[in-house]
Amino acid sequence: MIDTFNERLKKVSLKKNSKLCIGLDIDPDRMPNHMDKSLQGIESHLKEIIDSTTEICLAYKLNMAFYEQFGFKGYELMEKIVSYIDSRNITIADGKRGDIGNTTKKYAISIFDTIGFDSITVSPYMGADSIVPFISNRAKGAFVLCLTSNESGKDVQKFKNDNNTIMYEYISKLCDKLNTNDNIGLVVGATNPENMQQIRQLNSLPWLIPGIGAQGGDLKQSVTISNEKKSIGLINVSRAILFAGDCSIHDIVKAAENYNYQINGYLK
Ligand code: NUP
Repeated sequence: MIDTFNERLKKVSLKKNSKLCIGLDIDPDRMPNHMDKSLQGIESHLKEIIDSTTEICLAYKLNMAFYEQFGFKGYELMEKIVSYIDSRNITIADGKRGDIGNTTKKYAISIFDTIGFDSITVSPYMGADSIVPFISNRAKGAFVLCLTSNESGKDVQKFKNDNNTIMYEYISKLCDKLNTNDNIGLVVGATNPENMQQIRQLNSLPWLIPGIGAQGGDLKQSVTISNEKKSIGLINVSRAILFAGDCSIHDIVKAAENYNYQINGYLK
């Protein structure tokens, strides 16, 4: 039988000896002037990055906003990049989708079948309807926002009900209950090291961990806690790799190797 998404995550991680997820958040404003900032130039640059880092990382995460800012041409670029990665690495659509069930089904078709991503980030605010259509195919995964890396995330995610249950705890438990196809993960930001142990104790769902590098998250705690209970934590780094040094492939590869080395060092 075909692997579940969470089984595939572990297999690809073992094969590549990596828990690094490179965020391909393209941004011409951050590219030095000598680089070709046209969409064609960006496409060639991204393809070169992928060819040079495919063995260093486990996954690539494309935040859809960075592609959608260019309209249909950006959307086309995103589709091309996903098919270029092919099945060499796990692909994550960072779109934070979620709607009534009928609409979420269409998002699932768009993200998984039409574009071909392996997984998606999901906003659980509309409840199970916003998650379930993304997990009906066991080979495709959903990373549900649990405790995000941004400061204002706490306005909602640290809300406590009358029984003193915190919202992020509740979301984690809900996801564990829904995880009958072994294809749900949680988004847990690296800027929340003080809450990680508590979340990890609740279950062994995989984590996608953004917030390392530009947002100043805690790499050591993120790596060690997320990988407890035989689970897996994907460490996402976007700006600190994509715009490392002078944005040359050399500097980008060096940064990716360095993160991978540090992550693996914490796991020894
Ligand atoms: O909690 C989250 N924090 C976060 O930064 C959930 C996310 N999906 N992200 C995304 O991860 C963010 O939108 C961006 O695409 C990436 C982090 O980028 P960087 O800070 O490594 O450049």
